[in-house]
Amino acid sequence: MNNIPIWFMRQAGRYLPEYRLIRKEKTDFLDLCLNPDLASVISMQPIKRFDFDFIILFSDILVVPYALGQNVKFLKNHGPSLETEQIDNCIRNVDFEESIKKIANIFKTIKILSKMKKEKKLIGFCGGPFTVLNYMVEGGTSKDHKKIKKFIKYQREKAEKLMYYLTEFSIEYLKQQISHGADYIKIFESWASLLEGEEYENFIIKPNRKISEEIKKFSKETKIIHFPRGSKTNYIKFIEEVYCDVIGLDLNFPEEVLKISKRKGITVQGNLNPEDLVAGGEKLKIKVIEVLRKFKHNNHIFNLSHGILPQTPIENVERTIKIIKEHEIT
Ligand code: 1CP
Repeated sequence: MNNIPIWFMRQAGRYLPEYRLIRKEKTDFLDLCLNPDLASVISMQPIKRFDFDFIILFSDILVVPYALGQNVKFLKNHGPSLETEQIDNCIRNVDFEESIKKIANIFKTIKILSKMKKEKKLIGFCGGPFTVLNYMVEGGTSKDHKKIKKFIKYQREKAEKLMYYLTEFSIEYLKQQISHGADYIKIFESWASLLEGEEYENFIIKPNRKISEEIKKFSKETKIIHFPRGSKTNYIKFIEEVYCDVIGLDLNFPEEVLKISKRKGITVQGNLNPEDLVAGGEKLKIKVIEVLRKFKHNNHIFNLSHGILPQTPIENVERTIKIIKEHEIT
């Protein structure tokens, strides 16, 4: 038996029939994120079913562009859609107080969850500034990310201005989440993979460092999880230069990260491949144990390397949890 804490990215979502049931009624995803009664019920669904150790707020990283004045829609079977011609609104009309008000219902959800959480830890979150900028400029999910790459090369001044506002607003947004009861905050820098060198420094390291600094100044007790997904060898630079309590790891990080994390007292979080969770079978057990062994010398929170897939069988989640709990760490 062991008691490694466990939660899964996107643990509330389409693989759960009880989520699909609510979603069938509420076709507007953003409305759902801004509905405290339903969002709190959805956040608790995976806890009720699997007794995970962490509750993550049910919301989305794209509430931030919405708050700043860009229309955001979630289209059925298509993903998010943002109106790129409205980007200038987010610089021209910035009034953080008004923007925070537009998403204030999220703080109500956090308040409800903080009353229900008991011994569980509650995670609030936002997108990393560059990841949010990526969606704002691309207008949604992108395969080649051509627009964002061009944007930061050829419209540097505007890109920097937007990054400044996104960073400052994210700090304000996270502070409010903490004030309403979040124990942990996670910054999803899901598109860190797109940048290298000077661009990684200015668009990933600096804004994430600023967020960490301001959050620690605001609340020492709050734990910060960073997830600069796809950073590859830059994972080393990231944990050396950005304050992290927890580092989220994908499938492709350098070994050295484990040594550095241990030295710095950083907890590592990860990294079962969501595809292995879908596939199940004997391979799933092998892979789960492989993850446990890989991190056995570190403080470890068991998680996936990316979000749980909608086609994941519930019984594979149950079995994974059982394997983790029954595994003897030697
Ligand atoms: O149809 C539906 O029901 C909507 C599917 C869905 C869900 C369940 C979306 C649309 N977002 C979410 C919830 C969500 N998103 C959470 C809730 C808490 C949890 O259970 O984990 C969180 C933390 C997110 C974060 C998020 N949204 C990220 C960062 C994490 C990651 O996956 O890298 C990103 C990139 C998004 C954008 C987003 N939201 C939804 C979609 C389809 C997308 C686009 C993803 C892409 O570009 O591929």
